Amino acid sequence: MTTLDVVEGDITRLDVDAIVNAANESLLGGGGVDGAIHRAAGPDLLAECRTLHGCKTGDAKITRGYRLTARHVIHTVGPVWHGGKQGEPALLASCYRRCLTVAQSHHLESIAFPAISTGIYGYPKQPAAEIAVREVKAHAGNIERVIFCCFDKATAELYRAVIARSG
Ligand code: AR6
Repeated sequence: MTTLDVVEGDITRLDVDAIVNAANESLLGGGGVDGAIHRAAGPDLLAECRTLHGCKTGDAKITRGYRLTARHVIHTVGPVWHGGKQGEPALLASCYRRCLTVAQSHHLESIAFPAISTGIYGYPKQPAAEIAVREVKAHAGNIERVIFCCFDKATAELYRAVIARSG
């Protein structure tokens, strides 16, 4: 049985087997949570990312965590929001599923997700949280703990409400 937790704060501080990075297809860094993760992990993370040759939207790739407390980083690429009719919900769902699959194939027990696509990529927070919770509940498998790491209080409250409604 997987425990779902909502934590408010900076994902780079979490002590988990893997934190998820909301990256772009280059995997070579950016702003938002991606920038924060690269700053906290140090330059060896970028060096490993260069060996991965990018990542398609909806897919995920794993690296080590370097200077992070987290042992690994699972880099995923969420969709840019174009109004919702260009496959964005399916691509966002795929991000969560692929991260969970990669985590399980590495026998990881704990993973923390940011709210993928809801910053620079513009995905509305409510439907994004509903997809995140639905996919994690359906596909967490034998992962012991999944954390939704929310950067602000409003997002944390949104996730708590979505989880409560999901039963
Ligand atoms: N810890 C937890 N959550 C955070 C942190 C943090 N340190 N920093 C931001 N967030 P974003 P995206 C939240 O923009 O929308 C990058 O340039 C933030 O409040 O980081 O998927 C990449 O390289 C928001 O709720 O990612 C891509 O080009 C969520 O994390 C692009 O941005 C995601 O916001 C990806 O955009």
